[in-house]
Amino acid sequence: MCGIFAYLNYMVPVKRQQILDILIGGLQRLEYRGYDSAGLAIDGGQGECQDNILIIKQKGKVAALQQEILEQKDIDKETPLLCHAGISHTRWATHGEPSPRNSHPHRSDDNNEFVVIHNGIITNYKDIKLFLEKKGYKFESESDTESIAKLIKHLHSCHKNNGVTFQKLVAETIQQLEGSFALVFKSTHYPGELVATRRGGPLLVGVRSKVQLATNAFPIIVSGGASQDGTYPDGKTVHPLMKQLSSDCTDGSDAMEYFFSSDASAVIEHTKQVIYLEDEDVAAVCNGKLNIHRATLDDSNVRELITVKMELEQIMKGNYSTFMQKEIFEQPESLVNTMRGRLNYEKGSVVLGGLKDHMGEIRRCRRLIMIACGTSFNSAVATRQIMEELTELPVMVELSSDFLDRRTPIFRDDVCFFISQSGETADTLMALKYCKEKGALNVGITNVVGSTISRETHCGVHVNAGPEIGVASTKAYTSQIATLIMFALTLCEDRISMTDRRKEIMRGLHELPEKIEKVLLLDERIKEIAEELIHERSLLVMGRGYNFSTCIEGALKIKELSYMHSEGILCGELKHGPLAMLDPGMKVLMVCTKDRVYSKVLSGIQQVIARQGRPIVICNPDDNNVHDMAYKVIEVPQTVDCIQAILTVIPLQLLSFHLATKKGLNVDMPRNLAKSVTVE
Ligand code: UD2
Ligand code: GLU
Ligand code: MG
Repeated sequence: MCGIFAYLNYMVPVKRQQILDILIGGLQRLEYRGYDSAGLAIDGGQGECQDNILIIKQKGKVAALQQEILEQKDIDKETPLLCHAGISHTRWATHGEPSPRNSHPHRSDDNNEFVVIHNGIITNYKDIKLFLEKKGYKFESESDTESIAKLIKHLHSCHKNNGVTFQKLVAETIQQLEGSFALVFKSTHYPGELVATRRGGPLLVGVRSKVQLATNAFPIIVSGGASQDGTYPDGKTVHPLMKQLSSDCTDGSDAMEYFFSSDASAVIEHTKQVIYLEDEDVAAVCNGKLNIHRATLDDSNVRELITVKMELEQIMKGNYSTFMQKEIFEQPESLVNTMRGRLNYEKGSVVLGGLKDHMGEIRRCRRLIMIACGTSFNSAVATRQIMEELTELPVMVELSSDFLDRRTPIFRDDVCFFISQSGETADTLMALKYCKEKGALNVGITNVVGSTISRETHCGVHVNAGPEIGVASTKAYTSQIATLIMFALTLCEDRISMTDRRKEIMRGLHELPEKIEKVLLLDERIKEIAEELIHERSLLVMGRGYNFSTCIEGALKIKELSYMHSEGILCGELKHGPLAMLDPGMKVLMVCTKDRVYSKVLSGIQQVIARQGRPIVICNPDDNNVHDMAYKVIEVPQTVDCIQAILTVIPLQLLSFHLATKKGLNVDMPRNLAKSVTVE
């Protein structure tokens, strides 16, 4: 999900240069979200002629797009345009590598009749593409979004010039789409008009006018209910704003400007008056009037125009103080995106598009090796057991640097997984080169499309967690785990004996987002615990089985953010050394959920208590055994054993965040660390 920004001026003379500046300014406001390319579309032509659409796109930063615009010498930047609609986009690739060709706006044809910008993923775009290719449409990119631009042109041609409205065309188009989206359309057939719609992605409209608007509530027009000018068939209900706008104004009071954006931060400098669109709303600006249409009414029959009082700084991070916090709280959503179009819970199927063609070879391998550094390594630890169980193959997990130091023997029938958020991690990349030489099949698990590891691996899966800005990885970690579990599920799909287990895991994944919401409610409680731990010299995090990954990942988070010593300890190892550290002053956190090793962890808790330790325990709700022994409990919902680590790690992400915040440290950029480690 990246950034959308569009600007429409009606009866307000604005030069193309100013329009370009407004669009670029909007994109710059969205830059903080991270993206890999940018693009925009405005009316081309000379003077006031607006009969074609000009698209400019570039890979990389908005500055690169700006440079590209500067180089376009034949744009008439000076003639003022009274009415104009421009759209712009920053992209975080999910389909097709970052490149000008794959960037947005996407277009319907060489004449740019319809152009569209899109945030999200269209999961059925292949079917749409196939259908349209049969009709003769030629596709020019790998992006899922291009199918939308071609589809709307096709639907337009089906109407054979019968005066169909732009809004209706968009409503028909989205009926055919599956997946998640926020969209803004522009067309040479509808000059000076914009249509925006959403399903699952945020989108708002900013409104600016010289005169006070007659209303703060925009009525929703149920399709078929009202004509384009806002009068209902009974002739009575006229949109108050429209009444005002359609009355003959000679003093320029019909002048209107609209800003569409995925994020209020881009709009706020222009206007504080915004309408937040809801899923399935189709908002159309035609003749300077904004109408909001829906196929069916939802709970409300108006959309309120609200005044945003927040300052820019505040809006940029939403309700969050840092990117890390925002990313922690994004996890219900990022996990949905990881599973979107892959896990079909109703059908009981999992398809990883990136591995489909290699499944035969993967099934025949003699072992699976997961190679990674830091948090990505911990995601391998988290999933090793379920991989072993479902694939019945030997599974090794390796730290990239140590793997290389050892010159680990690798064979042609090995399958090697390279896990990296950025896809640029130097040690992992070198391990990949090494395995390539040895002839293994190399699989990437990456978050950045077009990254080196994504390109250099034979195949792989993009985790689609969205851009991660905070240096300490959070949402990418949980998405890596979900991806690796989905991989294990695909590998055993033909095993009858595993049917029930597969179903159970799929249900667990399906229910995960709502359970994460529950864990996030613990934030206040964890803040209090952080208060208590802030002056400690050290924190030991103990557990075993699936939760061991939570211990090492939690300890890593605490170290990197709060600079406090922390160590993840396998409970099974307590007697072999760590117990010696325990005294009443040593702080201990334990993870004990109801799985196969539950009673063993309980006895670990007992051993800690026997040394006067006072453990804080992350456990499942209403666990009396734990309650009786623990000093404090943090209760997270129970789920399937192999998924539990996703829920138990979140309290530790929050704890490390609060520890660092209370110490006044820079959470997004801890000292001495970089987001992507591209040196050995
Ligand atoms: C992919 C494609 C999409 C389309 C779709 C078909 C991209 C980014 N996605 O979405 O364009 O063809 O499939 O349904 O183009 N890969 C690696 N290493 C990695 C990660 C991925 O080689 O670390 C490869 C993978 O084998 C595949 C491609 O990159 O060929 C895309 O992987 P994906 O996970 O994005 O696949 P999918 O099905 O979600
Ligand atoms: N799925 C689209 C693409 O890959 C949109 C990505 C975005 O939200 O930026 O082009
Ligand atoms: Mg590849």
